[in-house]
Amino acid sequence: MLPPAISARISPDRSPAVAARIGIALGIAVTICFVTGLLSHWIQQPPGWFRWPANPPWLYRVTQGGHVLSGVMAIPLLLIKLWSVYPRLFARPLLANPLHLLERGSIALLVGSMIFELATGLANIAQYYPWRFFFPAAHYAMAFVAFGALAVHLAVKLPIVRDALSRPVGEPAADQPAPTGLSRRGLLGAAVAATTVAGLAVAGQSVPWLRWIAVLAPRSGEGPQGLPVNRTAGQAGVTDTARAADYRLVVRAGTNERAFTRAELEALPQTAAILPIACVEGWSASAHWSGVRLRDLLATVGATGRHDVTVRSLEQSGLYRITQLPATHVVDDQTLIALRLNDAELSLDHGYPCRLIAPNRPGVLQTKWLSAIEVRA
Ligand SMILES: Nc1nc2c(c(=O)[nH]1)N[C@H]1C(S)=C(S)[C@@H](COP(=O)(O)O)O[C@H]1N2
Ligand SMILES: [Mo]
Repeated sequence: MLPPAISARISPDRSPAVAARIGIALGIAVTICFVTGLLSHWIQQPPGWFRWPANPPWLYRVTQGGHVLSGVMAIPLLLIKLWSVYPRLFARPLLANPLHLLERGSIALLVGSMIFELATGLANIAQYYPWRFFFPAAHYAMAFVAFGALAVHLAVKLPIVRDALSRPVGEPAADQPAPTGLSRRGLLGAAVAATTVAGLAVAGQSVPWLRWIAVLAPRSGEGPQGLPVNRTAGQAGVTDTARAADYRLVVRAGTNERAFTRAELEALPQTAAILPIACVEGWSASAHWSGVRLRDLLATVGATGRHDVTVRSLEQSGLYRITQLPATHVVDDQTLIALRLNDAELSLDHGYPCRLIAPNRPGVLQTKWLSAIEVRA
């Protein structure tokens, strides 16, 4: 039973019929978000058993765009869901038996971890880090808490959900008063509208024809050469080394080593590819790249492409100055050491003198301002 002071505040809109329907939409959004998030994490820190293909080239663009989109759309859904159930959180007795305690505990965990995931995710796409923990590790760990708590919650609530779904939205359950005030259909309509607006506000950071409406997308705008920039050469502290006269790209396989000037790289056979930059923050943009095929470059030091490769940047510090390129990508026709972008010389902010661009790979692993490429034995 609810205390009278609270039961008086329960509008019929706060019915299981509404809570269950919003809950299902939220469950779908959260599941998409969880699965795409796992993929993104595994691509960046692959467990031994994990293989991510180089093709199709656009796949990561879709999975990570879907991650951010589903997360943002989950925010209004979660708020409406909480609104539709919160008076019930005060139902007496607060803790009836051990099972009830478990259920209450799982809800506290669920709500807390969901809010944490959605808030840190939203801050991350805005590149706003008002905390001291390492975002990817915390966001990844808490995702398991949230998804686990969701599974428990769903199992506990399954009978209520089934009952609620067996009736049309407008029809009250046996123990419910007839609806008055804001209709339940009206509330569901508002939920759909809020979720659509939230989605449209970020979708444009990966869907070009929605770009004009992407008010929540910080990186949907233009950058040099028609492509946004995440970290500029100035921020990375490479402005001088990237333009130095003695710049060389070192390519190494075992004891074989060669050093190339930019002019020497330009003199090698050039390959072109249309590939996206697909940032983990959700924005993505396609571009025309050309340069030396990595496989061809490795052949100059006698490497066959069967091994993973370490790619190093001129950057002295920063998390993204070294990346590992798996053999699946090393051998791909479209994996380039890019020298040109959109029919012009690669600009300093996009990675001059040369950068890595490979198909189906997170932007964060598309290393700019290369200093060395080493085959791992
Ligand atoms: N050396 C280096 N390379 C880097 C980065 C970096 O910080 N340092 N940022 C990466 C990230 S997060 C993205 S999304 C892409 C963006 O490429 P762009 O700035 O050319 O669009 O570059 C990647 N390459
Ligand atoms: Mo990125």
